[in-house]
Amino acid sequence: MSKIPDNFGALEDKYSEYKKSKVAIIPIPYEITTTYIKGTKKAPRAIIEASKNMELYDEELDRVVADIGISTLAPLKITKKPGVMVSKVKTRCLKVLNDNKFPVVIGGEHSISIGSLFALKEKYPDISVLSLDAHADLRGEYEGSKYNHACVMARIREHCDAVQAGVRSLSFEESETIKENHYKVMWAKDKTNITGWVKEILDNLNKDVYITVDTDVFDPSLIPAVGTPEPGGLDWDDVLTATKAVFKEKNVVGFDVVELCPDSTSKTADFITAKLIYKMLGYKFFLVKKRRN
Ligand SMILES: [Mn+2]
Repeated sequence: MSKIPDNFGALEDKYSEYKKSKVAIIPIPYEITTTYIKGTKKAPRAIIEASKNMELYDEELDRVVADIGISTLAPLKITKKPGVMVSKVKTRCLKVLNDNKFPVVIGGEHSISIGSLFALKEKYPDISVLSLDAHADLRGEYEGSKYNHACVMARIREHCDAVQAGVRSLSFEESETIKENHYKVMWAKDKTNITGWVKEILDNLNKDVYITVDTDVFDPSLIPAVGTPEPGGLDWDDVLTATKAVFKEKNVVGFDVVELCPDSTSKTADFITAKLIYKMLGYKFFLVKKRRN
């Protein structure tokens, strides 16, 4: 019996060799500053394991998305303080960008997004960020570090414009920060009008976009396995509708999926996260290029 390939999608060499692949999956099992439930460092491995059980055919797009070539890099293991981590993540992402691959970072805690954004900002100076996250993450610093995972959007907004969608948990001070700076926030509670909600996201992003998905943006009934769960979240269709529109209308130049905190018994959240990554790759590479019949 042949061994199942140990990569995202369990792809044979032909579809996962780095040189031939359009996509590089960058696993970063980094976890230093999480504050509540620990375990997001196990997420990259759990997502890759779950991805081996996905169907590679996407019925919505009528394509085998893996045909683009999806290469899974060795995990970037960093045990250092966040400042060091950010520069190491940036270096890894820049290498992937210079090799003309589309970067997909899988965390690990949310602070890694700062490193990948810094890499993309060098290539795309006008980049803007779509953050899908239950939390505002706008604290100036938290527990003595400005790179704490609770500060990621504060750091990102120092470097580019952003839209924060799905938010439903923040401090009074963060709410003041949003008002004072006129930050664009699409609250989870307003998603009942999904068409208008998505249009407002699009209207507030530049052409080049980086998407960061904190898996706690989903309702915990769908993804309970996160470090800081919050009720009232987005469902599967909400997230697909929003991301699909952004891939269609903008130039998405990379994305990350962070903060999953795998459960030791239920693999559902791991699988949903793996499938989300695969759906987003399908949207990136096949939305415009419709299959000809
Ligand atoms: Mn969050």
